[in-house]
Amino acid sequence: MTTNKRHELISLLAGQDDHYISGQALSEKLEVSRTAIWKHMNELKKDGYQFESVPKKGYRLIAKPDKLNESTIKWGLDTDWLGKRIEFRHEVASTQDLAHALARKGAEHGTVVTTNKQLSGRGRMDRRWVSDHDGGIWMSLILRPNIPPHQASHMTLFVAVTLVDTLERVTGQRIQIKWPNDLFIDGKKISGILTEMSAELEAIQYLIIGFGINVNQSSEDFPEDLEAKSTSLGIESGQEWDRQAIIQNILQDFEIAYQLYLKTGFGPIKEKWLEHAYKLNEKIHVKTAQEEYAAIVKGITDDGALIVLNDKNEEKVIYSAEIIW
Ligand code: BT5
Repeated sequence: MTTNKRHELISLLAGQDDHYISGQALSEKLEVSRTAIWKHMNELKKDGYQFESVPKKGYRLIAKPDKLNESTIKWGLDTDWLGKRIEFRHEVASTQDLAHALARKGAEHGTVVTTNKQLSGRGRMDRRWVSDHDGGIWMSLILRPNIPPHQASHMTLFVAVTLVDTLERVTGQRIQIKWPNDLFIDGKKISGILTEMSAELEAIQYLIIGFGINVNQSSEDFPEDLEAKSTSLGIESGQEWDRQAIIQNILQDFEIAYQLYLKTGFGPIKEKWLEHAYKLNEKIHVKTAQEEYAAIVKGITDDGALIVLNDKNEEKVIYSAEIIW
């Protein structure tokens, strides 16, 4: 049986919830012999899967390995289109780069690319994203939305709001969004988002939504220069988290929120964003190529730019600048 068939076997069993599926049904669906099914269940047991077998009823999956891989992410994942295809690598340079390569070859809307470790994870403007540790969630989603390219700027804020919703619900932590793309707990960065697109003048060919979430790293796992500025869900909550469960919650919530965004637009996202905005009505310092000034954060525009009041009480809209928080 090929690895593909083995994934199919896990998907079939995983899709049954608590029901049993007979050896006969498995062999018919997968088009292999019952002996082959049995042999490959034995192989899967070596990977940490556990099956229950009841005479006359069949088989049931009762435990999965706690390692991340394509099948453990799929097992129990309740989505319609997001994550139907999961490209998992134990190690990869960057899920973002792999997602671009797959999208160029036509990978479908909703493809999920993820890994245990990135060797060259990257942030915006080619900044480094530290992710050579298997305690985090490093993921890129390929989307092919039917929206005009200028609306792509909504996506980073949309993803931020969606991740905040899921992570707050699952972990009970209070999370803030630092414009435009950082998630913070208690003033320390826990997650970063990177939205990239390939588009023509009128239409988006594809978007790659990348995000990294520090989950189970301890503070010693961060390089020295980041130790004081970064944190993980584990550090903040004092407990280890099941990355598979968090990933599934993220994908399920993301799918629902995405459909809603297409229907209702940016309004509700903006509202939620403001509820979680880091330093709203507080002082910051803005540096652009032309000027430098003290300012107060007031909100965001309908296209996701930051609104501030400068020291002369004039409203300024910031699309890109260095901000000293
Ligand atoms: C980001 O960039 O925050 C976007 C990060 C996106 C990472 C994901 S992981 C999956 C996908 N594959 C990739 O290769 N990338 C995406 P930016 O706003 O430019 O922030 C980068 C800055 O965050 C760095 O300069 C560091 O100061 C800080 N940083 C780097 N690694 C960090 C980490 N693990 N936790 C917290 N802060 C970090």
